[in-house]
Amino acid sequence: MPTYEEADSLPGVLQRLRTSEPDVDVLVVDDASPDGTGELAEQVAATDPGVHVMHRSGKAGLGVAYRAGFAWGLERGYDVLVEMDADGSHLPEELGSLVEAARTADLVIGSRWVAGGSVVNWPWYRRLISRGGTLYARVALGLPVHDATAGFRAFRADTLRRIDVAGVASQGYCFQIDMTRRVHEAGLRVVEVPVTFVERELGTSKMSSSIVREALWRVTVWGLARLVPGHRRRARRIAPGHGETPAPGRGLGSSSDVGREPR
Ligand SMILES: Nc1nc2c(ncn2[C@@H]2O[C@H](COP(=O)(O)OP(=O)(O)OP(=O)(O)O)[C@@H](O)[C@H]2O)c(=O)[nH]1
Ligand SMILES: [Mg+2]
Repeated sequence: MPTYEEADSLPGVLQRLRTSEPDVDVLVVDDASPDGTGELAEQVAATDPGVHVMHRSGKAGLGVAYRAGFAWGLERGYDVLVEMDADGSHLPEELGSLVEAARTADLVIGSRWVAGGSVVNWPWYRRLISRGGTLYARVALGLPVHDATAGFRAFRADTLRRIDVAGVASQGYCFQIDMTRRVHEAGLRVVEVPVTFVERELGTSKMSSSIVREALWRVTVWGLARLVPGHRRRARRIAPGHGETPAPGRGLGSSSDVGREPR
């Protein structure tokens, strides 16, 4: 759970999470938030052995925070690692459905834009950026998902090992697209489960135009690279241990795939 200035939201989210999923451990990755978010997380961790805190030296972006969090989880042998925002947008009560789906999927995306998913209290322009971003990623990168930028997602530990997560350079929300792309190109199984995304009620957004610009230029560069002959062979090489390339459509799924037999 990456945090930057979430002192108003974090305690409530942690409490809901520990109540609805008591067996799930939480790692808060705080970038030295000036509002004391890291200290608040420490207070919770002092009385709850299921809550852990990583303090980083300053605001370095989401990509760095996620990579550090994943490395921490992989070192400790967790089977499934989940990304989740601390601002209340990702409902702790829906975490269970993501973890459940990860029994049979390599990556589970908590999707706003599949049947049953929704967004509460978003203005039209946020919906447009989200849907437009996914549409662009779908077309430019051939990603057959409906929500490529969602930050509520569950990875099997083996998935993170196979896609070389330490080598992901994306900084902001582009991180989500980058991870989806890598999992897809490795021929792994992606499933979307519907979630309700609730716009934050407290604190301030860290969304910025530079974050949108990063996603635009990176997706454009990756999209152009796909047009170069031999791309598919190179993509497979970045996925160590990758076996047979799936037939079109295989290895990806929607919410309706959840519960099918594992590969
Ligand atoms: N550690 C760390 N966490 C961050 C950073 N930027 C954002 N976050 C956290 O990442 C999560 C998502 O960021 P938000 O600002 O909520 O972004 P958003 O959900 O797209 O925007 P809103 O709709 O305004 O909430 C939140 O838990 C933030 O506190 C960062 O640079 N470092
Ligand atoms: Mg948010």
